[in-house]
Amino acid sequence: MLAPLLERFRQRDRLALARLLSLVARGEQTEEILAGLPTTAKPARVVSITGPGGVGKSSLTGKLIAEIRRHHLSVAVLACDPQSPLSGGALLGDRFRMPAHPDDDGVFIRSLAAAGGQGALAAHLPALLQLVESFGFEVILLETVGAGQGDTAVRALVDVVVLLLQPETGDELQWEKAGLLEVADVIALHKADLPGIDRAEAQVLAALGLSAGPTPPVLRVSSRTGQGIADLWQAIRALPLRRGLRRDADELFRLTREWLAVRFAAVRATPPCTALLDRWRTGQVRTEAAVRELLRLLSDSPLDHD
Ligand SMILES: Nc1nc2c(ncn2[C@@H]2O[C@H](COP(=O)(O)OP(=O)(O)O)[C@@H](O)[C@H]2O)c(=O)[nH]1
Ligand SMILES: [Mg+2]
Repeated sequence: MLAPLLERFRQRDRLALARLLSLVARGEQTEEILAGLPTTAKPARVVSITGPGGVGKSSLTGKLIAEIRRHHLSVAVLACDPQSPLSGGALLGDRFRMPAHPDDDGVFIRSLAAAGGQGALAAHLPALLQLVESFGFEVILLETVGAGQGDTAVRALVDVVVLLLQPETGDELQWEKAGLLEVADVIALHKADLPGIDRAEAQVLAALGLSAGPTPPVLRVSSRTGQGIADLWQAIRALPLRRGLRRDADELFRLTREWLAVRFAAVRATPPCTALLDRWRTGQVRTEAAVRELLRLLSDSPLDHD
């Protein structure tokens, strides 16, 4: 049942990708699906577009698609916005905001909703991203509603978090209260065509000035006029691929552990090592000093099993 679908996926059949995404979003056969995916040749740049409802995430995502295509990169969009579920009437609105590009092989757009709501969908997000990445898209845009510090979970899954803020009508800075600024790698002051933009920018810069550590770039952007869209993509591209870096670090730790295990097996029966173990067992050498000496013995042992 799954095998033909996975085969079509490997043939880059977009319908198969859509079907598999639906299965994974429902938590069905996830493990079998992931096991059947081809290995990813090149990691995608995964960008989350987040912010409060109505800030213009879908509109901006639509503009970013066009900008990314201008740079000849393929792009997939996963819209995890409860206000634009597949079955909901809001989808037509999103289709309008996010042109569907039916004739362009380099664009794939999918709205996702899970039976268990957004929480359930978040749990399936790693597998959903893996599916899209494995299909070979170069950029993945993830539209999610910013719900505050809870977004840290999403942050770990993506390379870049773009936070959208807009001129506020009242004095209440909802985004500040929700701790949204903390998750941002880039801040897009959206709807920059609106009159309140100067005040909004001053508020954001003031809030950032109070926070410790490096502050993210703040850009004025308007999906309505196109202002700042190209700059926003440049800012996104300039950031390192965080997931890639983490993967490398994990890989290095794994290799080091394996290396140490092999070395230890080779070294433990040698005279310097047995002497050290004896001195430690009888309390002649403290544990920390013994560990250091053991590490030295391990690193001095010949590199003959590489
Ligand atoms: N003035 C202005 N309105 C915008 C802009 N982008 C989107 N909107 C409007 O903001 C509303 C919400 O947009 P939408 O993309 O659905 O927001 P989302 O809920 O964050 O996905 C819609 O009525 C859009 O027409 C913009 O750049 N300027
Ligand atoms: Mg939306």
